[in-house]
Amino acid sequence: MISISNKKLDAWIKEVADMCQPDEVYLCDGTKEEYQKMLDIMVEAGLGTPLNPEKRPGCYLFRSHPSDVARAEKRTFIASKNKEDAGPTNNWIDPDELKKSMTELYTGCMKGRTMYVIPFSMGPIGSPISKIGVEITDSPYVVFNMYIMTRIGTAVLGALGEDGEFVKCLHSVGQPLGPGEVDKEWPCIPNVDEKYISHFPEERMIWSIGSGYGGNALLGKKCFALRIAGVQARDEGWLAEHMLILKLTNPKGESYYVCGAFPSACGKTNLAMLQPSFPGWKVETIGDDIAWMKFGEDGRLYAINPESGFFGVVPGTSMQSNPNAMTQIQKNTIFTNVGLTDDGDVWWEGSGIPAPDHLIDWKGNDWTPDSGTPAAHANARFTTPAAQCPVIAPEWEDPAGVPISAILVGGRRKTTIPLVNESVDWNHGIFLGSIMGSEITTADITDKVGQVRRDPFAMLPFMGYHMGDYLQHWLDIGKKTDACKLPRIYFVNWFRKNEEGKFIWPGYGENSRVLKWIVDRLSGDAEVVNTPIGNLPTLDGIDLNGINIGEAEMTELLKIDKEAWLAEIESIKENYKSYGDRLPKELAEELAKLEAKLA
Ligand code: GTP
Ligand code: SPV
Ligand code: MN
Repeated sequence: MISISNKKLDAWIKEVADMCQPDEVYLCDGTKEEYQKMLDIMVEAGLGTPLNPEKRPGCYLFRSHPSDVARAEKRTFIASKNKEDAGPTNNWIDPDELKKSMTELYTGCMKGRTMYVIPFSMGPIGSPISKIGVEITDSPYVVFNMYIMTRIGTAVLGALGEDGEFVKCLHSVGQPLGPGEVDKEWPCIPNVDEKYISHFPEERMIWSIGSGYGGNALLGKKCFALRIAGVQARDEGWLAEHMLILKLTNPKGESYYVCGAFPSACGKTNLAMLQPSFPGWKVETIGDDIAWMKFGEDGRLYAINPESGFFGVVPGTSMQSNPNAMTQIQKNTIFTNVGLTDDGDVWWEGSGIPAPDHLIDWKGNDWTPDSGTPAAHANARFTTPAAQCPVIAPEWEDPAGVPISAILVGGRRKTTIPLVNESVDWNHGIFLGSIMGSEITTADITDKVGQVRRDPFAMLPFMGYHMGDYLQHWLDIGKKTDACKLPRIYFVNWFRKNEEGKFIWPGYGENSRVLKWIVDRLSGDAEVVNTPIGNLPTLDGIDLNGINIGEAEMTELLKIDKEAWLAEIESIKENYKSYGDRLPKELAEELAKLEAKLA
């Protein structure tokens, strides 16, 4: 058994090993050699494929079990001591009860496997904004993904010291092996109802079993950096958010840092590394999924990207939509659930590359363009080092973080929500963040198709506590500094559709036109129209030079449909009711103000 100078960690490892009964315990040192060794283990077991080194050096393909392809939201639990503290948006189980039933599942669950101990830092090691976690897992896939996504290994143990605090992250695929037995396919518990992704917020602990995929298994990401860190942030006066961070520099050479909260699969990775449409403007990337923000000594909010890699949606990524990502994933990248071509490369829908006549699809079957099924799963992902992003900002690992000037919020809305709307003050901005959401689509398997699911700050699946308290926390943050030092909040919507059901706004790189308007606002160079819902651009405010958008489209994109907004208010009231007496009074006031202005 390994021995570690941090007493709590040493005891926890022994406790977990006693419960899970692995054949071996291995402490990860975080070296490149170790990373390669983990990949080799999977390849030798037949569970992964090295790609053609001439086409994609250092790249590998993995296929998950078809039942294990995305986050399992209905199996995600917030086991706070009191049910009310989990709030109306979370699944709750009593923590003692949950520990009891999960202990049964964990008992002997690592038989025949190695138990890997991964010390990791969310954020640059030693930054005052960073935090340490330790993930215990029986999946080498998790180890090499954590190597890319976080900073792992011996240096983290050094930073932890003998009595440092860490978040306990326990993960198992939940598939013990009998003597001599080996994995024949991606190990997991195929029955979704037997998977658990559990959070014990008061104990700062995560217990996950049964899934090997994404946010269910890479516990530094959504489980720690959003759900548990969200609780720490509330208690300690900072923010842990589902946001990209980008740096925008105008032709005058002035740089602004902007965060953006968009729900999953709504464009964070794309926006974070877009190529602006205007000469002289530059976008650089700090992060593509998560932002931790703390006040600096100057009273401004500073953000770090707690991750060190991007776990991005593959389908739809092309030279047209995201050329920088295409370059980034050319080497040293893990692909999960895309198609494998006959020449050892990968292919996916929306790549802009014609489909080959034959490939092996994400389920491992022969595939041709006539197969009628997708070659890549819709939630196929790349795991790729942030440092490889062609437009990564030089300061992306600055332990001090970067000062945030603007925050974008927005979901997928076909109607009602304009292309961009500037909040008039902080509380109004938090109101806009609280009402963001997306129309429910047929993919959601419910009878609520067409209704709006409110997803405040894109945090609905990632809340570690009561949503009402969370919104109150945002409001309180605004009271901690001078109003002029707070970022301005912008409600954006790239997804408005015309009567034929087509997107009116071209999106992707063209979103830089909206970013440009926002920066012009920040530097005092753009006018606004004051409306009941907020400050909108003038009709000619957004530069449309070089794209096929005329005044008619712009009018539609900026239209405020009074009837639609009145219906929106009713739907917001309905949603606000679910917060009960934890609905912040400031938000009730904002809603009343909006209603009065529209009347
Ligand atoms: P997560 O990693 O799940 O948090 O997603 P994300 O927010 O990073 O989303 P991503 O950038 O990967 O985009 C997801 C999907 O949205 C892709 O299929 C894109 O093609 C599509 N998308 C991104 N930006 C735009 C846009 O500006 N307009 C339109 N119409 N689609 C977009
Ligand atoms: C998301 O769903 O928002 C993701 C992917 O970024 S996962 O890490 O699986 O949560
Ligand atoms: Mn995400």
